[in-house]
Amino acid sequence: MYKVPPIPSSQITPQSTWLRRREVVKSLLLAPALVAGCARQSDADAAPAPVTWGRPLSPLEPSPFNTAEPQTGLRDATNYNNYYEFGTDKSDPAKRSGKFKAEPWSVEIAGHAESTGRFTLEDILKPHALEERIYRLRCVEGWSMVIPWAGIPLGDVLKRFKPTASARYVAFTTVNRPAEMPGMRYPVLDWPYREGLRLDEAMHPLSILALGMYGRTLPAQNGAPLRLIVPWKYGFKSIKSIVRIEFTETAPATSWNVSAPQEYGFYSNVNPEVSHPRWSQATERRIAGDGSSLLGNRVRTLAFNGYAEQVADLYAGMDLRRNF
Ligand SMILES: Nc1nc2c(c(=O)[nH]1)N[C@H]1C(S)=C(S)[C@@H](COP(=O)(O)O)O[C@H]1N2
Ligand SMILES: [Mo]
Repeated sequence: MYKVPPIPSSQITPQSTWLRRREVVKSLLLAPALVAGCARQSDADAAPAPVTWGRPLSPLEPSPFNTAEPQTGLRDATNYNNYYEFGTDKSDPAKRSGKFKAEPWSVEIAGHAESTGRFTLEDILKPHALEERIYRLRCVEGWSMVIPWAGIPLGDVLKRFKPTASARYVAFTTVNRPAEMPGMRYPVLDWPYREGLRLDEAMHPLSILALGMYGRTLPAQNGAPLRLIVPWKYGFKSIKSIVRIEFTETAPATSWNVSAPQEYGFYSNVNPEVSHPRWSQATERRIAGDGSSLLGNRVRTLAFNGYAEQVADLYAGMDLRRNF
């Protein structure tokens, strides 16, 4: 077991120098080192990879939603991953994503909105300021991390495409590139990976499109160049490497729900009172903080992953056992 202390993003990001937003976009897009840096680990048990991944992101505006809990070490957060397109072992995404190209990147906007079509990542990001969001991430497998993301409120991005009155849900799709994603040759899921939210969930200020973590652009294994983060839901809702966003009238099909509907519902809000058929959700292994390793410290799981105060209203009147 290894452990590398977290790098406070204050050390990476000079908070005193607030660059113009245009500079932020530029630094995101000039990212040739993005994949190359983190992809060269060919050996699972090699010494810790040097921190050469990504490009520094600044400025990052602090968020009132940030948790002050001990953060997960960068090395754990980038070497213990779920990204089945690269394989199902936790170490596969870091080891097997070397061919993945996160740039250039574009996203197709479709469905019930006034403005649809294909947009470059640069065009999508241009008007937005990047914020730091230090969130808990709770996987349905019973482990959790505390990760400092860099991102943009999803709602601010979605509003620019002017969803119409018929838009009630938002569907997201991950890039479909079997040649760069060796795990896709196995039919573990109905590829490409798909996820969805109700529109009001997507518009909630806690939902973000993340472009970076620990003050730098995302490595491939964490969903470069942009992924969803919905911190009150199980981690599988936070879909990686998004290439398509569609506004829909009815609830979209989602990969995990399609593969095992009894196990994974559409909502998938973190709920310690509703067990998964194969494991309890009452506690979690927190991979973060002093003295922890990948074994983690056992902590109690909180309703909505600790974000009940912010999001419980979204589900007023709903039976959260039926709508799991
Ligand atoms: N496209 C895609 N997105 C995905 C996954 C995946 O396999 N493919 N795994 C999900 C799961 S189960 C979790 S817990 C989180 C893990 O995010 P992390 O590796 O950045 O911690 O990503 C989610 N997003
Ligand atoms: Mo997960």
